[in-house]
Amino acid sequence: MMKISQKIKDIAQDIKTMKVRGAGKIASSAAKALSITVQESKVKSSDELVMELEATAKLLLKTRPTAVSLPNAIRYVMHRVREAQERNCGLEDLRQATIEAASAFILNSAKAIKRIGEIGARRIEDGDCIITHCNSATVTAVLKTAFNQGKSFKVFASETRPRFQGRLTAETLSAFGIPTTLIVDSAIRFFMAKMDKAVVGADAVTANGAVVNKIGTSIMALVAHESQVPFFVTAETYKFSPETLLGQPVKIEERDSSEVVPLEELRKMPNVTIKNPAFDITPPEYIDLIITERGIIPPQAAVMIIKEEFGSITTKELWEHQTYLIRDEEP
Ligand code: RUB
Repeated sequence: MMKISQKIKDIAQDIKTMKVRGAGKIASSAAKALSITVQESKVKSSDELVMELEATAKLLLKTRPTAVSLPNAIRYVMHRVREAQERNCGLEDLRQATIEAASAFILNSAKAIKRIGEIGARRIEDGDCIITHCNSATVTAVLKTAFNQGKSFKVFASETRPRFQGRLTAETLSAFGIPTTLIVDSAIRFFMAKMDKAVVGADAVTANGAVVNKIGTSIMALVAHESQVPFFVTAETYKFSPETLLGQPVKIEERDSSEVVPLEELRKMPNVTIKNPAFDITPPEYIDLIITERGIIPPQAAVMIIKEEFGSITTKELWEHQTYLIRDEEP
């Protein structure tokens, strides 16, 4: 059993408790944890270093199950670690390869978000009323870029119960000078007819073009469809799920009931059960466009992105993060 440092445990805990949240930030944080692992390591062989990296990966993969960016970030780094290992490079080179791979992932992620901002901003027009859900760095990038270009528009943010990430969105946008209205989630249909566009982020995009995002996203999409409001999704390509090509569904995280009703209040309702799924699935029929850093695609083209992005990954690597989890459950 490999010993895991307190620093790595803290990163995992921050992801689990949502101190670090949003699929993009979770992914970069995971890459950083792998980099820290090799920087702190005191092992004497490459094999042991890889074992330490696997232990960190295992821990990270257990934090939050839905954001596909997390296994994809780990896969990105570990793929390069294995390539270096196959070249029989020494311990120091392996350490360096890990640090470089993690930095490259983090840098590419920042570039992708910026690029999505630029591409997405082209879709925002003067006078637009735009509705969004939850809090997404890519959606924020689109809105900030459009605003910086001098476009004048309004944003409606749904508050996103139970963790109220919509308030974060409202706070960020208003600090930036963008006129923002905060609404309760159940008011989405009440306002939808007045909207010109809906834009949301993604935790995962599946091979058939469905989008997994914060609970309530699919209701917003359904209502947008009813009102003929275009529904856009912003997603870096590392949010596309290669596992879904193998027919593996994206796991929807079920969070603690105390996020909905505090424990002491729940005790007063002995026959009440709380369900708290954190994400839902929006089918491709309700999505007009997915804005990626590589351009805009219809949801039906998601499979092409997956094949291009992850085509070189072996089936073994594809299943690896699940293997980590299975191994961990063994007695
Ligand atoms: C966050 C959420 C965001 C996506 C995309 O959920 O659903 O819309 O992660 O965000 P949570 P980003 O708050 O539970 O992590 O574009 O920042 O990756």
